[in-house]
Amino acid sequence: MTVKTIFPVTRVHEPLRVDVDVQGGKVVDAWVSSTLFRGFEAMMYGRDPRDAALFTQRICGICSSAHAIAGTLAQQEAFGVAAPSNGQLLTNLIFAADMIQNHLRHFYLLAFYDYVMGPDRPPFVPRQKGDYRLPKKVNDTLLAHGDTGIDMAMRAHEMMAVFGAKAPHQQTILPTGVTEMASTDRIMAYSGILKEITAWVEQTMLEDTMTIADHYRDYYDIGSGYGNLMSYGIFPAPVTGVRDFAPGLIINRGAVEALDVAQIAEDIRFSWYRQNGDSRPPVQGTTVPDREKEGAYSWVKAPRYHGQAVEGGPLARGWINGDYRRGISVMDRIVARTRETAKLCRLAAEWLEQLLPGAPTFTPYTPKTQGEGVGLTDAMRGALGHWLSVREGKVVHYQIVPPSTWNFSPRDGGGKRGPVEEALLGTPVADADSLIEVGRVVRSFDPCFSCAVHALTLPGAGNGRAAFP
Ligand code: NFE
Ligand code: MG
Repeated sequence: MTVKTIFPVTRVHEPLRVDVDVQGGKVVDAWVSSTLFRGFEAMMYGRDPRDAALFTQRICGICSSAHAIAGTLAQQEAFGVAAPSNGQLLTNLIFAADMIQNHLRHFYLLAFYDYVMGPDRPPFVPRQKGDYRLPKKVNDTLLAHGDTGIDMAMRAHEMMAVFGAKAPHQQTILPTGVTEMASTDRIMAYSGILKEITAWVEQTMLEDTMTIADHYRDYYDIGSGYGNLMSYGIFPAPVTGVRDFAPGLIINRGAVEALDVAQIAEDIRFSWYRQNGDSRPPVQGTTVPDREKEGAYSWVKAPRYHGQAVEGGPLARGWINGDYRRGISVMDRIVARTRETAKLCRLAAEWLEQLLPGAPTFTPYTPKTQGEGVGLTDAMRGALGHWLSVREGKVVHYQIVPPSTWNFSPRDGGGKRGPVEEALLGTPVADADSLIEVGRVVRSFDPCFSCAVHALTLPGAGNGRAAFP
């Protein structure tokens, strides 16, 4: 066994370690691990459930609105309330802006320099050795676009702040809707930025993506993995609740099946946690850290759907909704993400049209003091769930299972690898001291370990202690 390690993996959100066994120029086994422990589930215990949306979105600065929405959906179920039309549309608009922001930033910053040779200056040098294949002229054009692409991601954050007050961590999404008004001047402000970003995505980003894809065509055959794809769906329509991106499941490249949330359980056999039994559904899950645990190698738990390790993200949504079905690979993930960015721009324009200026954007309610709720939505990277129980007006149970937990899970008790571990198998390696190919596979999933672990509890840190019953 010749195990090579990348730690930390750069151009991802938060600490990621990848170990690969390279034999005969190929990856034959892989282990992915997060070395960061956080503690957001523990933080929620004993609090007023209405803190959930604002607290949990601090898990992450790149997908914050997703946690606000999952936390809000869980509360809405527990309280038996729903959003009025304008409230749902504004929620969708804030979330779409954040997703567009994420996808622009991922393409033009995080994945981009796997394929485009950066300029000869820090932080682009020293650069990872490898097969940068773009002819100089093409490379120069893309480099110039890289700077504008980052500006566009910033503009998308500004677009989110039009109805969300600030970015990251918008301030306005709460159970039953949004506290900002759908005023004509704000609709105009959002619309102006949306037009600018839409033009960039349609005229430049799609072409830049295909330029990279054309020069790296072998990456359509690298990083495939299990072929298991899952989405909870996103963007409920007002009144009907039907989601613009439908929920669904694909196992081993088969047909799209309906999802049954009862099939979801989190396994901790190889994660630094302890509880009675290795596998539990989130409604019974716990978050008790144990850094000394024998055999464990990650702070990420291992969620499974009916025992299967499943992948989420724009490619999964593309397959499930029929928007993108070319294949499952590194390059398919990248192309599907860019295509989805264009779709998000179109949907946002439709929701803006449906807003009724001046109509209510939320409904006053009295929270129930007891109840259960599950908030399921896709986030940028895949399926995100928040499981909430309330007793006597306080949170007594909070479990979060984000997309990077699914994608970057370690092995489970049955020894089954997580989706990214599996996707790494067979990856060709030209230089075992560079591993640029491994970085390309890993980054195609847009990793985020702020989200994946989300679990800091210090001795005596007040509410956090309630998580160690
Ligand atoms: Ni920190 Fe997140 C998304 C969530 S990933 S980015 O998308 O939830 O686990
Ligand atoms: Mg969790």
